[in-house]
Amino acid sequence: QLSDQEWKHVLDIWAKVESKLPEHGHEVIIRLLQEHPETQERFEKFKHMKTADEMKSSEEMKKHGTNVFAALGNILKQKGNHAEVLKPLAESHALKHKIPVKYLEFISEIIVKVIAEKYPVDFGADSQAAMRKALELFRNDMASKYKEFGYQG
Ligand code: CLN
Repeated sequence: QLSDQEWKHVLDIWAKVESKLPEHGHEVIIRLLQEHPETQERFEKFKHMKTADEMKSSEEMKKHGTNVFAALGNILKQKGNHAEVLKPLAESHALKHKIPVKYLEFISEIIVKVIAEKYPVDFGADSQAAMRKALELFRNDMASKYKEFGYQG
């Protein structure tokens, strides 16, 4: 679990992210698919895309990035009491999309990297550490839900 101070770090930086939520969400998805091409195969609607430019001009990918970041923001704002909001997400990612926990690690790293590039002043070492911890908590709880759904992840 995170301390009150750590949650404050997480939610303060997230408030900045929200000022450009669709753009940042879109960028994270593009970077994920570029850096970890195996993740692209999981997306029926994106797996045909060949270049980063094609991804950048895709309104559909931007919409997806927005949905992912809106869902993540909603989870972070629960400050760890996220069982209820996590459940449908764990269910779809385990049973429908079949997303290994490893891929959740990939996206977590990229989220931290992209926020650090966009907000170098506001996202210092303590905030980065707090965000890493929050994302780790999210992943651990996803992983235990996965097991409840019978997916080893
Ligand atoms: Fe995801 C769909 C949130 C990481 C692969 N994802 C969705 C939806 C989200 C969502 C909301 C729509 C509703 C639903 O199906 O459920 N995803 C998240 C959040 C994270 C996340 C939050 C982590 C921060 N998702 C991932 C990855 C994984 C993946 C680990 C592969 C690379 S990143 N997600 C999917 C796929 C869909 C999806 C394949 C279905 C997309 C579609 O066809 O509409």
